[in-house]
Amino acid sequence: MGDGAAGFSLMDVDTLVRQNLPVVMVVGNNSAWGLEKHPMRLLHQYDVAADLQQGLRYDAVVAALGGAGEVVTDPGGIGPAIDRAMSAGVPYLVNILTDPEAAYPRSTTGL
Ligand SMILES: Cc1ncc(C[n+]2csc(CCOP(=O)(O)OP(=O)(O)O)c2C)c(N)n1
Ligand SMILES: [Mg+2]
Repeated sequence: MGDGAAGFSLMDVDTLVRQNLPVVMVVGNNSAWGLEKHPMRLLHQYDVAADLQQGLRYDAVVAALGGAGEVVTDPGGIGPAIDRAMSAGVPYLVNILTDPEAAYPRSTTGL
């Protein structure tokens, strides 16, 4: 999920913990609502109300709710982090920090 989606949904980890469901969550954390930010820039040459806190510790939120997690900043660290997540036995969030300036491609606008 994205970091924006994490903001919408992470309190549900409380349920995962109480129901003993060791779900693995992988967050692509670009400190933005990227799907809003970059099309705004494309269409209007500016963006507004699309930035989120940089480097926010969504993994620490999951830990506070009774799960666990970690931050990843290097691509080579993603695989080992997911391995740890898969064997953690508790809900686990891998918080991958990415470049806010990197716009992902989209085909729906035809642009
Ligand atoms: C409940 C709800 N509100 C608003 C939207 C509109 N919306 C679609 S994508 C998006 C931003 C998502 O940001 P993030 O999860 O960080 O993903 P990113 O595009 O940055 O990878 C929003 C607000 C939505 N899909 N659902
Ligand atoms: Mg995002």
